[in-house]
Amino acid sequence: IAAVKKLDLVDIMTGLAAAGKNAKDMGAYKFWGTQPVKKFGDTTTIEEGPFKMIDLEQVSKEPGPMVEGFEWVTMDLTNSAEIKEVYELLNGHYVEDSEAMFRFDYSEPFLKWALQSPGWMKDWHVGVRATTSRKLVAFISAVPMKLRVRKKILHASEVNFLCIHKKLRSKRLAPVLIKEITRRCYLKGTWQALYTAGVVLPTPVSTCRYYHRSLDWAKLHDIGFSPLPYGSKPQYQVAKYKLPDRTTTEGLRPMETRDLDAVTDLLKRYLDRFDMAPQYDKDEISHLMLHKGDGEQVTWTYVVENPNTNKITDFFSYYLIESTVVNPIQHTKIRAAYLFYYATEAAFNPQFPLSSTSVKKPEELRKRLNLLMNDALILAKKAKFDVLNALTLYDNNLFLEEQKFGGGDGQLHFYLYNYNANPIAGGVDKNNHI
Ligand code: MYA
Repeated sequence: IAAVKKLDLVDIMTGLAAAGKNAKDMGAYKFWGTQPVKKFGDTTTIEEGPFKMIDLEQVSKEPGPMVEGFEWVTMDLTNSAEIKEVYELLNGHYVEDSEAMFRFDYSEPFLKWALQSPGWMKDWHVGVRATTSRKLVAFISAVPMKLRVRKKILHASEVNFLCIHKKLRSKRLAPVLIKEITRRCYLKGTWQALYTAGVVLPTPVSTCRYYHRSLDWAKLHDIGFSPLPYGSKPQYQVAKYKLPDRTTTEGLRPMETRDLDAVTDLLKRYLDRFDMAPQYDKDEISHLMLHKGDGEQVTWTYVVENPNTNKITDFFSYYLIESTVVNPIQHTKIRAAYLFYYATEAAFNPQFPLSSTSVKKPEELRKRLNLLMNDALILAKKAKFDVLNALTLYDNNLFLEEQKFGGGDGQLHFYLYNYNANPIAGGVDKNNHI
């Protein structure tokens, strides 16, 4: 019984249970069944590593055939006209919720930021244009990343923004785009990729649930995002989510360039506690965390500087993605903050050694994170966000409930391409705390 229970738990944490319910049989994944990814139901613990070794000589130097009337292009995202084309494609056709009420509206500055991270390659910004009209009808992208899976460091790519115009859906174009980005990654000697999706594919390495913390409940209710709970009244909901005007953490201030070494070091040590995490150097942290003041702000980062020692003891960050309200009555956009990276010295508090094997609740860490996240909410509210979204990863389970986040319908599945890994539970660290 214990063995069955354990398996169930692993299934739930990794999306295999969701796969069982929502996904097609493996045989029905006509494309994914041919790819170097884990098959559903493959639950034996394996030695982790690539599914196959790639021989660069065998990798085609030319793109695969494109559907007649369309052609491959490499987008130049340093050109504002081309960024705008990608923006417009995504704005009209990118990810919607299951009821098609909201659609992501990634801004042009966001796309520049996400797609031109350190080491980015123009070749990995792939478009499809209609040959005659030159209209951009599909897109897929990758950026390089160093990903640690347990003890191994993968020089991988992160694939994102796969999008096909609504009129060209269900024509098997997605596999063609995925094969093309794979070819272009292989040509640069990149043999693995990380990608996330709301849909179930073979097979998530980890699965997280989305949580939402209302900052403007009345607006979220008006647009149909937040229902009125049974027995409640709008004014109770507004009161429930009210926040103080001032932050409380002593030494909290916006991050500056002079904090880069400290933040890079703190985040590295913090992420080392988890089985899967990116590895960022100082340049990457600078890009990800600091708003450079050229155009609309997409990323917000705050540090805590101990007033006595001047040491940076904590930081947190979030970024902005708006969503379009598909059938607007009053409001046309949701302004959502997404909790990004954070770290705190409280994770290393010697009183609660995380290296210990006992399943003891790290109270100091819980307290510290709640203090920080309450301040994050206050600052996000001041910056006119409507909601703060977070996933059940890292230490988030230590504060989601206390900070009045509510569980959403959405899940985010994490996938690895050409890397066979054992499941990684979302929301716990490798010592199984929480
Ligand atoms: S996730 C965001 C994806 N984008 C959207 O959801 C935007 C709105 N939707 C669309 O634009 C289309 O519906 C898309 C599918 C493009 C999603 N990831 O052409 P089709 C499989 C992977 O007839 P369409 C993100 O950006 C599906 O199971 N595969 O379908 C990360 C079926 O295969 P199979 C997906 O609806 C992307 C096949 O496609 C996804 O017209 C990571 C059907 O093709 C999905 N989200 O187009 C990509 N959705 O028969 C993988 C459906 O097997 C990267 N499918 O069931 C892999 C790493 C590559 C680099 C490797 C380097 C080493």
